[in-house]
Amino acid sequence: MQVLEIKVPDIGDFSEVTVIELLVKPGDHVNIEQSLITVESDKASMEIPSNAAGVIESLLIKLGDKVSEGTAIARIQLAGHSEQSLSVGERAQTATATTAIDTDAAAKSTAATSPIKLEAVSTPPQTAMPQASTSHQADAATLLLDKPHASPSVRKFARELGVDLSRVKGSGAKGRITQTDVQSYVKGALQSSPSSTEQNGISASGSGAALGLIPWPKVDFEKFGAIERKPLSRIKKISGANLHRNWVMIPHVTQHDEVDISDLETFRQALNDEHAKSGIKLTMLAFIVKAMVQCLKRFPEFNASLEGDDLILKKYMHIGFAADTPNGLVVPVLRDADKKGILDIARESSELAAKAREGKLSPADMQGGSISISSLGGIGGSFFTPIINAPEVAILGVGRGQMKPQWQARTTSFEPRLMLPLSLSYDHRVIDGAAAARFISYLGQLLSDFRRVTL
Ligand code: CAO
Repeated sequence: MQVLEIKVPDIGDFSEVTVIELLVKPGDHVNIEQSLITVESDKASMEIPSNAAGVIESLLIKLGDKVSEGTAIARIQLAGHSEQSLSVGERAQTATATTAIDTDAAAKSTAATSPIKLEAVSTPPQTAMPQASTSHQADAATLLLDKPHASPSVRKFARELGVDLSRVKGSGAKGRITQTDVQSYVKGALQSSPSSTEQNGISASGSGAALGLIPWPKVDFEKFGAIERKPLSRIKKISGANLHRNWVMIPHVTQHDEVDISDLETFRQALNDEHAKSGIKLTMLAFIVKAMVQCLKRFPEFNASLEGDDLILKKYMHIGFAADTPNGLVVPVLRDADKKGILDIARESSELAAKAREGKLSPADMQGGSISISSLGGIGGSFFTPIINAPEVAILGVGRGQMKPQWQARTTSFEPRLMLPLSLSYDHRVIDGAAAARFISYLGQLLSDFRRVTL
């Protein structure tokens, strides 16, 4: 029986690469192009295949050894020293001898001509190279150098379980993902609610695994007392998933301020008295919408959306407002607020709020907003941190107006004034803190002296 020594072929620029995996052992039967070992440099891992079929007689290297082109890997007893196996082996060796010299080129030419499986150290499972590589796959390998770090056998294991390695946290050296990491990930996913549908890693309940977090606590609540299980409403599920995405994806900052609306409240009550018969009721919301329009005119970056590296600046002024309904939160949008007077804004917003409570809003009623207002003033509370309604870049939270002592320079005394708490959350990728402070100060000036809206 003929014995052949298998050597590391031309592996491009790589030399002194570490053996990180032995994929065969003495006595194993191997086929041509079956991987024998995995080696790893700081840039890529490669499986070195056999260029002959037969039985491994002995391994000539061990884990951790450094190998280069020409290092003997194993002795193999050739199975039926056939013309075909030798010629394939010879052809493979000839081909590998022509492989290129840098990682990129090595990947491309290797894929095209040699049986070496070259993978970026971090290639995720779905792009792990099959035996018959194509140049397209080799390109993918070279492009994926900063993805998860795992050995081919762990990638194979993950692939078999359908696990996306980019979601698994590696506990090995330099963050390398081990088989145990994959097993723990699967365990965590199974422990989370089976009904939670992940949407790009985010779901209404969410396993947390997608964000690299520990799983959601699983508690047997009945152990502590009586409970009732109530499914989330459709609106809650939809708005929950949206709020979760917005909270996670947008770097929020919330700027608070308190503004004196005493004079505006007097004006509002006078207008309400005047229009008592018309059936239109003016609440603070209509005045805030009107003042917001002025603010958007002065600070156009608040009437914008991020699209990749571009900021879309909107020339229209459609103002959304959160409405509390028996089924959950919805945000109808009041169109062209800049073209409407206070009374029209009040009438339309109360119509939209009624439609929202009856569950009759159409998707079109809730689209195309410039900025949103979340007014909890009718209910109570002061400052809070509203979540931006993507793809908008800011939202104004309004609390309940409260009488408070305010220092008056004019009379050099404290006077009781009606103070309105405002909370402006903004997307810090688009809006700087200084711009937000200017926006809320200007809004405060308008609400304190509503005549300024006409300027
Ligand atoms: N300070 C003090 N009183 C206020 C106020 C404020 N900031 N805002 C409203 N009020 C008063 C109103 O004047 C009205 O008083 P009267 O009954 O004496 O006339 C009362 O509170 C109820 O107002 P309203 O809530 O019916 O009307 P509105 O125009 O202020 O708000 C709407 C309409 C649809 C925004 C509101 O009904 C609503 O649903 N708010 C909840 C929004 C929400 O859930 N936000 C949270 C989103 S998640 O972050």
